[in-house]
Amino acid sequence: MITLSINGRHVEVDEGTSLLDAAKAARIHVPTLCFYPGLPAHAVCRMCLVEIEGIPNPQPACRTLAKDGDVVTTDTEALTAFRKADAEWLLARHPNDCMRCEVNGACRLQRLVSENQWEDRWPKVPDGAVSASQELASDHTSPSIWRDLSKCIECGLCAEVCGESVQNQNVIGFADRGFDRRPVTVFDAPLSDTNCISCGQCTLVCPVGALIEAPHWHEVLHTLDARRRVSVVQVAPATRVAISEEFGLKPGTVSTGRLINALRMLGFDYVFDTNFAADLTIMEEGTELLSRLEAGTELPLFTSCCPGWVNWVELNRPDLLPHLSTTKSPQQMHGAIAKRGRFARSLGPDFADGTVEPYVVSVMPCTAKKDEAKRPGVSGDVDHVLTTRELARMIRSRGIPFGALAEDGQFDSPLGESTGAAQIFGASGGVMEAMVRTAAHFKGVEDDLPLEWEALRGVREGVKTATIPGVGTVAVCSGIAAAQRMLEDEDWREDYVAIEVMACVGGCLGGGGEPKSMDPLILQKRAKAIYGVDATAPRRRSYENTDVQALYASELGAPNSRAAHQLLHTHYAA
Ligand code: HC1
Ligand code: SF4
Repeated sequence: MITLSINGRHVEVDEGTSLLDAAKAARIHVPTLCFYPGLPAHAVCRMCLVEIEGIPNPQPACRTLAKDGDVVTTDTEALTAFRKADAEWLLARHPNDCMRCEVNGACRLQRLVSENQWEDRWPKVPDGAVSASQELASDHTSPSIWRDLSKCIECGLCAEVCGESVQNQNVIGFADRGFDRRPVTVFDAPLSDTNCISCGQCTLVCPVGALIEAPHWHEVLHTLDARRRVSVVQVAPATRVAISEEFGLKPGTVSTGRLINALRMLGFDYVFDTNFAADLTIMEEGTELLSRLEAGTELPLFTSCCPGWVNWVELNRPDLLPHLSTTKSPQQMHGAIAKRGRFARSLGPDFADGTVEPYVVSVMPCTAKKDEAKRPGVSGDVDHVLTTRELARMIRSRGIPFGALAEDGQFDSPLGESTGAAQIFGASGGVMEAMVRTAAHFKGVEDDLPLEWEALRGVREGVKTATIPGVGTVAVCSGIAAAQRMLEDEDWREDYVAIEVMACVGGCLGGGGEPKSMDPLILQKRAKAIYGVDATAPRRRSYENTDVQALYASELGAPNSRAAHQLLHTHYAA
């Protein structure tokens, strides 16, 4: 341990602690813009400069390690004046459109300016000087991610997260120096012409509104307000454990009931559970795995419910496409059933003959789900996809007191029942664990196997494996970079019978559409909540879902039947 003084307070911290963390330990607030927990600190914003006795120039607290005996000051007049000037220069290059900005209320620059009452007092830098390629200052070409370089403060976090530090996609990097420095794509191409997989991790770390999810919530709100259409919403497993953070509830608070109540208050006619379709996915994908094992072809089977991963395969390794499960993701299964199944027909003759369709919205922790909903073959089954953050904006916009709502909301039937196996889809390893539970049943070895597979759990980046008696060895890749590393040699072809890949580290609970939490333990807290829901669920295996059983009995016959294939399977294209 080392001891130092910050603003006259003595602080004890471990060696190797940054001054920023040391200040935090002493509950002293040091402002930051470009710092993000878990990513390398580049100290470009200079907001966290502090003075250290004996060192002539102020030092960035995010990148300077605390030393024993340091005497640090964070709030001298000179530092305050510097931060103010720094912010004023940023504002000179920043549009004044907070009122309609998508990150209004969640923008770190806006918060800093508001807290300090800094002024926007310099003439605006002319537009042409903001980006050398003005036509790309605003890029709305991707169905999932919007860029607006006029709002960029050049913190570098997008390039960091898209690059080697996390996602290893390198779609965004920095060009030019000094005043012209800006984050660009390769050849300054629009995002839709790049290898962007739509994971949205860049939107999660962007401190301002320069990178956001393509917003759908305005249109959803207007459609609900008009009440001309029968509206249906489905909610993803990872959303219900993370949306609580948007409303000041403790991270890891499960808000399923509150969420259902809020969705009804927003005007949705039917509130359904994506988890119902996750159970159905397991029935189809589990059966697909067992058929492939029997036939000995196209093994290992890759899971396909993560659209970021599917995008990556299509863009980078089309040779792997035959390995992807043809089972649609739960989002798309749910949309197909809501639009064309028994539920839709029960809404009236116009719905039964297809003249009228219900309006289907999904709430997802994921930005790539927006482009998944537009894929050939499934497009139109889900009309709009909201991220967890967008739904929170809608709820706030309508003044719904989310935190004070009762936790008693119930999903509608019949597309609302689910098991614990479906809930764990939201965490890395959950799809595989859910599949193992049901595959073991199909193989008749269920009673000899545990229900929980600890080896497949955990939110850290990397590859997890487990050998399942009667099935084979399976692998789970937490994060797209882990999958890329695994695919570098050919061992995976022989080593595993099935591989789950989630493009975001930790799985959907770490998705690019989740709340922008800066708690370094946030993924663990969300995962704990997810596994808690499973542990207390009355049914924990997908085949036990009685609504799913009824669907097979009344409409689909058996898993992987012709009827099931028509409604629940898809294809991929290079
Ligand atoms: Fe996911 Fe899925 S688990 S992909 O991570 O298979 O987004 O939460 O909804 O579709 O169920 C996301 C989460 C989600 C689907 C399911
Ligand atoms: Fe990179 Fe993902 Fe952002 Fe695309 S969405 S630019 S792949 S971080």
